[in-house]
Amino acid sequence: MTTTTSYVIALGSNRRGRHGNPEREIRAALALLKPVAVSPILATRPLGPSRRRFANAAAIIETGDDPPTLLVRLKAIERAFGRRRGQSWAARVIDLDIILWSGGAWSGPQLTVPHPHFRTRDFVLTPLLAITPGWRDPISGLSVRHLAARLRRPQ
Ligand code: A4P
Ligand code: MG
Repeated sequence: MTTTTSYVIALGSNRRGRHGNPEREIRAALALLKPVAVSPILATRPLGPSRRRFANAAAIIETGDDPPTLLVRLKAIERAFGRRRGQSWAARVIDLDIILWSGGAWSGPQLTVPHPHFRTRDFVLTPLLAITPGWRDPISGLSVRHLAARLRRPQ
């Protein structure tokens, strides 16, 4: 028997690909992921050295894949969309990150879930807030709603 679990996937793009502009690349990736919930696609300011604006979104998927198996599938989609390796933080056609898993935390050589940086990234938390505000981060115990409020609070 395979157990179906849920994942939150973050999608990002700031470069045109064969599907068109970043928003279209995100729509094309979503069509392959067959999500059960999808956030609006937002235009966001780049964090880091890339100067091009990003399109970002989040989706919930349900699958029998364990986290490493899902990562392999996401990387295959990234490759098929023409993302080149070894360009960390560079402009990219599509970036697919595993943010949260209903199974809790996962830690392996290639993969850390929850995504280590999601708690401090507005471009991840804002889409998450639209689809799953009550999901709790298993590490901090805080909900997405709480993490987003904490990030937006003036220092
Ligand atoms: N990896 C480990 N944990 C995970 C996980 N939970 N999900 C490993 C996915 N991958 C995970 O990722 C590098 C390696 O991390 C993977 O091979 C996997 O084994 P990558 O996607 O190949 O490289 P990357 O995305 O360039 O690096 P990184 O550090 O993940 O960058 P980020 O954090 O994705 O940031 N600004 C805006 N506005 N919007 C954005 O979407 N994105 C980035 C990239 C920078 N600035 C941005 C945005
Ligand atoms: Mg990534």
